[in-house]
Amino acid sequence: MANRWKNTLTETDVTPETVYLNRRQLMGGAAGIGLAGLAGPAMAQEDALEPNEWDDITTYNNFYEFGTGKDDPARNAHALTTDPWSVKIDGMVDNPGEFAFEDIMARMTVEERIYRFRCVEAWSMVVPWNGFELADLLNLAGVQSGAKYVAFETLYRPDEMWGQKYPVLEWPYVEGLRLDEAMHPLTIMATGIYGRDIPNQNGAPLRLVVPWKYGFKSIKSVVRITLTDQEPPTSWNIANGREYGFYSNVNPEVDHPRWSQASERRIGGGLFARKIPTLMFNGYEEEVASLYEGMDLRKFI
Ligand SMILES: Nc1nc2c(c(=O)[nH]1)N[C@H]1C(S)=C(S)[C@@H](COP(=O)(O)O)O[C@H]1N2
Ligand SMILES: [Mo]
Repeated sequence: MANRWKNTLTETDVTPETVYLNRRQLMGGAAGIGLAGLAGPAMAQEDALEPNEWDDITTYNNFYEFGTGKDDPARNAHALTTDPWSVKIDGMVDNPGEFAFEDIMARMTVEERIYRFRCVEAWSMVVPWNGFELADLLNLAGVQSGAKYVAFETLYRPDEMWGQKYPVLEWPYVEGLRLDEAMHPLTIMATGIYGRDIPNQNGAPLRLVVPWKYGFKSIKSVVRITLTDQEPPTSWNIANGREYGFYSNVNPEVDHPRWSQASERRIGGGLFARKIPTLMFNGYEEEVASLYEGMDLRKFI
């Protein structure tokens, strides 16, 4: 599938199978002939945004509704009923309503986007998402001229999401974007990974993905989208406003109060697991920097 966006390769460009084959060949070669001369191919794979393996993406998660351990969501999220599912779209829209997931999918064009994913905790992955542009859904709802922000809400169902019985965060999990961020073509609602339905632990049946922001902005299992003229509250800002702002753009030059954001640990890769430099706007600077022109990025964290 042709892709209009730099840094968003599709599986036709780099198939995971090809990459894994290359890696196996590389490791075989490394055992046989030593590492000399292999730096070239390894670097090329890095440039090509080699996707993480399915197992990494689906077993190392943050989804506090199912526990705070990285392996909790994969063990517990099967309890979540994702069918039936509907999304309420309300606030400053011409066509408010409660829309069944299937009806949304029937109207949306799903494509693959291979994005870097950078958690504020300084780990990262590369994920081959399937999803649709949030702008398409918002345009269907008919955004009214006074709207300036988009608020998102995760399902609240403590019977299935046992973590919601504990005050780790205020529930339900809420997030927000400025309208221009929400309408940006890089912003998607993900419904799949590697061409399969998105697993519960990754935010089934649909979750936001904003690749130039820290991972916590990418709210999972969304049940409500509200257009508003007020900056919406966000869960991590409510929990700790000194450390987590509304914008939360990936920025290697602005450290978290308790750790550096200059580099990140790329999950997976076994022998090749590594610390890599964090990129401005997570590598999407060319596409999104203009959204923040004239803003002091040290102030608007
Ligand atoms: N509802 C909800 N959404 C959430 C979270 C959460 O705890 N609850 N965690 C966030 C954080 S901190 C990260 S890093 C990403 C993790 O997404 P992944 O597990 O698919 O990698 O989801 C984000 N979305
Ligand atoms: Mo995160």
